[in-house]
Amino acid sequence: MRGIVINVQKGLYKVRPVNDGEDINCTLRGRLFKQSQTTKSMVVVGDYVEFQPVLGGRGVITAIEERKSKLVRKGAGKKGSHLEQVVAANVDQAILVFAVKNPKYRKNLIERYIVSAKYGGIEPVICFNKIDLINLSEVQEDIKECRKLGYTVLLTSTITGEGIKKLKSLLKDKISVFAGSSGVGKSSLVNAIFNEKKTKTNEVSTSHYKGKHTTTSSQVYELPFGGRIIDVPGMREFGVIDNGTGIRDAFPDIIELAKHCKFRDCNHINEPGCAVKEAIESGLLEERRYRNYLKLKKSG
Ligand SMILES: Nc1nc2c(ncn2[C@@H]2O[C@H](COP(=O)(O)OP(=O)(O)O)[C@@H](O)[C@H]2O)c(=O)[nH]1
Ligand SMILES: [Mg+2]
Ligand SMILES: [Zn+2]
Repeated sequence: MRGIVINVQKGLYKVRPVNDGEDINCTLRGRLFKQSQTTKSMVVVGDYVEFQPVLGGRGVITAIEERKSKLVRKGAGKKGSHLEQVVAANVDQAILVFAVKNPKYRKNLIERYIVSAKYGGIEPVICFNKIDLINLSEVQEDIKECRKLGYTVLLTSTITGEGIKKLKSLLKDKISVFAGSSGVGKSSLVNAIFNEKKTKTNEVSTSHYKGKHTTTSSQVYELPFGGRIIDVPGMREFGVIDNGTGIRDAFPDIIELAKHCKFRDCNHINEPGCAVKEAIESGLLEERRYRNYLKLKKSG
């Protein structure tokens, strides 16, 4: 039988059969279990698996399907090194939530989140929330830029209800995650979708929020109109992990410009005939975006 892992807890995998039926708690079959002892993130929420029911109402997972996409975060490795930690698999899209105000709107963060989503093979949807707090003209340019890069942009307010219908239609029949800094309104949006309280909302704290280390695992919510939301606790920020593919996909404009530099190994700093620098000077490329690109490239 085929199912999707909807919860992981201490070696127990809750699997929901794809063709109806009760959820079933599974363990891993011998060979897979052995592998899981040394392989990080071998089975995560969202993974499609083959399983067989066994006595006692349990099941065993006999195979894990290849992932179409993955949501990753930086896990701490030995001696402060960072390891890729997969927190969810087979996610179709990431609803990247940004508040246009309170907490402070940061454009660099949008690009940062896009890199992570792209790296994992997840389609980003840019959601500008709390639009009741500002005049739309303040973010009009940024919205245009996002659309020009091909992203779906949503304008929402959980206070006025604007954009919620469109958000629902985007979520329908897809597997989605919500990502964004603390206080931007992720839980409020999820509540608005369900028209009820599913998760707790928090007041925006004025002090800098240092995320506590949480061990709770990801949770899957079925949408009443079709589709699923994966709630990833502790996912306040994506720690950028990238092997270059995320950056490449998130900055197609810069990659394209760089092809026209005089020197193939141009660093775009002060080389002659640098197309990137020229684009910045002529106003074609925002200098802030270019600087953020360099920063993300370094941290990836
Ligand atoms: N003005 C306004 N406030 C909002 C909106 N959405 C959420 N909030 C408020 O922002 C705060 C943080 O929301 P929450 O959903 O807990 O954010 P989360 O940390 O991203 O899950 C709460 O006080 C919400 O009431 C919105 O669209 N407009
Ligand atoms: Mg929340
Ligand atoms: Zn150059």
